[in-house]
Amino acid sequence: MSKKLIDAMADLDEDLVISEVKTLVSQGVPALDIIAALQEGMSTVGKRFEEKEYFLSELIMSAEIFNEASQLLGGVGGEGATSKYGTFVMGTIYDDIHDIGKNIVTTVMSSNGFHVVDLGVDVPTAKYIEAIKQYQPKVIGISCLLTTAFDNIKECIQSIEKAGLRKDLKILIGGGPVDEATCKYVGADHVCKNAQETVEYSKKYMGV
Ligand code: B12
Repeated sequence: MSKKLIDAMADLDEDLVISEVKTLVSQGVPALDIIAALQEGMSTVGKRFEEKEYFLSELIMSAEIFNEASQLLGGVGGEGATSKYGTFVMGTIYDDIHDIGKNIVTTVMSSNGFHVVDLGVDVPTAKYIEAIKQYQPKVIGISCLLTTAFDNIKECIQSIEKAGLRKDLKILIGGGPVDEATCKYVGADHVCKNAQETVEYSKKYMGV
């Protein structure tokens, strides 16, 4: 993984991030490896924010740099197949507006042949339920970057269950602070740390 890119992202050095991404792309480094380096840099941005070295303006800037860099990557990590497999419904849980990771996962799922329904950010439970009824997906994803929104995921999953829609449905969760303990707490089926894991799990579960 490019340490230069990780550090440039962490230091919010926009010019260096862009030139390093261009160099890595020209060297044939896979888009998902480049994203992993950018993601690691973003973790450092998060740590610096926690330690009050960075403030909200730096978080906003980090998102802009990340989005600019990922535009250089084109269709990430797939062969551009369209809807060979089943439907994957995805959204960021209500009260949370982080969408960079969600967008990477939806792009990678889509370019790996899944039909993706992206519900956006700050998604209320009713919208997940409506989408499950409408599209009857076998797998749905809930993204969450805020520990304060874990209870919202839990409520959402319980409501999906109460509506009788959990049978034959796998619920994946993901996002920076989400781990196995969160998965257990909110009652999800599985946690994925990145987009590739999401593709692999979904393929396996959908019998692809
Ligand atoms: C960029 C950023 C922002 C941007 C977001 C812009 C955007 N359009 O998304 C802005 C500036 C808006 C923002 C706002 C806030 N943020 Co913020 N933010 C970040 C930061 C630095 C990076 C997040 C990111 O994009 N990472 C890169 C992506 C690629 O990684 P990822 O999201 O983890 O996604 C990958 C995997 O997790 C996985 N994945 C993700 N989702 C899913 C879903 C499924 C189903 C699956 C299978 C996989 C999967 O695949 C992705 C690709 O590999 C994080 C720090 C961090 N460590 O994450 C803080 C962080 C998440 N933010 C934080 C905070 C506190 C806030 C604010 C409350 C700040 C404030 N005071 O206002 C607000 C909240 C706004 C809200 N209501 O949502 C805290 C949360 C702390 C906590 N304990 O909950 C963090 C952790 C920073 C910190 N260390 O303090 N933020």
